[in-house]
Amino acid sequence: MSSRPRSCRVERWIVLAAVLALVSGGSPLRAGVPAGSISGVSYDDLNGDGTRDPGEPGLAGVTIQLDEDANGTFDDTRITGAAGDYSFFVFNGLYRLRQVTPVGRVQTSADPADVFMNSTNVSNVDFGSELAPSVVEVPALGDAGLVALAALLLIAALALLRGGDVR
Ligand SMILES: [Ca+2]
Ligand SMILES: [Ca+2]
Repeated sequence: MSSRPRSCRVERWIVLAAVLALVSGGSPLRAGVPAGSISGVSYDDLNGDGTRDPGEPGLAGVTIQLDEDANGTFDDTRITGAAGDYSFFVFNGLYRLRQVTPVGRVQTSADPADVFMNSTNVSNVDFGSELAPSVVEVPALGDAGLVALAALLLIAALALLRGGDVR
């Protein structure tokens, strides 16, 4: 008979804990403050070498996707700011980040390694891209053709300078 009050008390604590978990956001694992930030930039890789060099500007308006658990399903996105910057505030765990390469560009940097958040901010998860080679080529006049055209114009110009009479 003396054990019944104690077990009632334990059950009450379990119920209270469950209610607190629900009130604080549904999942006890997701309650509280995020553990840290994952941040980086999307940049214009002008020389296409896959790393950000001085003078290579950030790209604004690029979508960065976050795959929590790195399980192939994206769970959150950010749009890069004026300096090409983005950041996610996340709980401890494994994350994969990918950029949606803007139309007309190709990604030059390797996809970044998965990030394991362990209460320490992670920065420099960067994405480079460059303008895609244009599919529209200038009609092939050829170097020889251009040289010939330039020579004809030069002869005509010289003739005009001499006497205004092209013969
Ligand atoms: Ca570069
Ligand atoms: Ca996921």
